[in-house]
Amino acid sequence: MKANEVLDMLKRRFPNEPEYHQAVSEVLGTIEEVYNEHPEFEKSNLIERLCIPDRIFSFRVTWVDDKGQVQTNMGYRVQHNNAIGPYKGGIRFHASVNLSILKFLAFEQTFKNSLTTLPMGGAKGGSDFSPRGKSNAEIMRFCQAFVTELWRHIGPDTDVPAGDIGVGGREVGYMYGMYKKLARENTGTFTGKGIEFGGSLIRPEATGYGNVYFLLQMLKTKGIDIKDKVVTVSGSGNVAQYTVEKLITLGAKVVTMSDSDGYIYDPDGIDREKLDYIMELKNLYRGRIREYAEKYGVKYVPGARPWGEKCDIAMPSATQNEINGDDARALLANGCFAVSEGANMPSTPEAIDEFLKARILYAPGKAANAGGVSVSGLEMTQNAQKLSWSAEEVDQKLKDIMANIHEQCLKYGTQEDGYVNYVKGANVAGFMKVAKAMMAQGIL
Ligand code: NDP
Ligand code: 2IT
Repeated sequence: MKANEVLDMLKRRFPNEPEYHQAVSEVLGTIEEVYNEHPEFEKSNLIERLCIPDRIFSFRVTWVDDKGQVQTNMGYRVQHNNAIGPYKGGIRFHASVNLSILKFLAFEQTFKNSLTTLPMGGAKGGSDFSPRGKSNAEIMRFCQAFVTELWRHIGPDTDVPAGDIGVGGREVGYMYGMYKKLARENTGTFTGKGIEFGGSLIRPEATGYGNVYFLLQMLKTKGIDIKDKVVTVSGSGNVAQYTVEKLITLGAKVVTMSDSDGYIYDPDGIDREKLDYIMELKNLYRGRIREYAEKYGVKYVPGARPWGEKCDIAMPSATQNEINGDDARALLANGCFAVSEGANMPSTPEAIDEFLKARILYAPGKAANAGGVSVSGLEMTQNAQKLSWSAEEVDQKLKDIMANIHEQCLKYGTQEDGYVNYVKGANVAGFMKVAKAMMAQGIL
């Protein structure tokens, strides 16, 4: 089947999965050239095999809430591709979770993991369980119920889950605890664990730090210094917090953060002390970003995203499709010259077109946010060796990996006129490695 026919086939076979179609469409739109250079790919129907997940587990999760009521949610694990290593990817707990979203995420993860230089296949899982407003005890019971089903499908050399939206250190701890009880082994089948029980230093920071390291690489190609640049960040969870932390240490000025209710705009910039407040607010009290505006007397805009605020650099770090065409045009009109994606697929296809048309520095999530899963890969290595590395060691490896990913983007994405199309670069580099591995392993 030809690359352009595959998308039609997916739409026919899997209707009502728009996010999945969107992610596949973006990749297929950029790999056509290399695909056509390899007739053996088409002969073995490679694209179709690469776009459809290897397998999907779906299950009911039953748990009891604090009022004694029995609740059910859906749980899933999408094992997309393991051509280059064990399935690897996060778990998302959010009311919006469905198979379209998890299939897009698992598909993206396959290419992202390929870019990291580490041997990891792609997967994603999760549940439509919403952690919002749940007590700690409810979270624990839900995690235990979820893993009671999931544990049979995962293992240190099979499939290694981690965190994503709604799943951080606390949830990974509860899931790993239950996993160990059922599997009776201590081999680290989860990453993002606490450092006392096999977690890696720098894993919590890795996605945000890694995104800033990637941004620095992009800025270097233009001789631009990050110092004093105005940055808008969305989200206020794991990725956003450590993006802001690294930006602050480098002297950039972060003026926005958000959550699903709205965003805050702080014209003086979020400094270390204010970020500490946000971390406590979000990670300990599980509060709303609005409370920042109340505490520091700054603007809060309910029900909106921060892309209308003037900035040099935008770092979307909340969720998919959070920058649409209008948002992209607003960013560009305000002089934004770089967008580096902490979230997965935060820009719609129309927004991406705008960025590429304007020839700004635009890093897609599968390149820019790969630091998280990279340090997850390093956590797997440490677990296998039964030892742990220092923060400096892990941070240096993270920097090296992000620089390597940037190099791969330059290699495959530099156009004849010199503009670097990071979307094409990341997709082609990620694709070629998986494609070659699949070809070498036969028709499966
Ligand atoms: P968190 O749950 O820690 O934080 C998510 C943040 O985004 C919260 O502020 C949340 O607000 C907001 N948010 C979530 N969903 C929506 C929505 N539908 N609309 C508006 N705001 C929303 O998740 P992470 O920081 O881990 O993940 C953020 C993004 O980064 C995701 O796209 C994820 O896939 C991606 N990512 C995460 C990695 C990781 O290692 N954790 C690695 C690579 C990418 P609220 O609190 O109101 O829900
Ligand atoms: O989207 C992602 O890369 C993640 N949520 C992290 C996955 C992982 O296995 O660390």
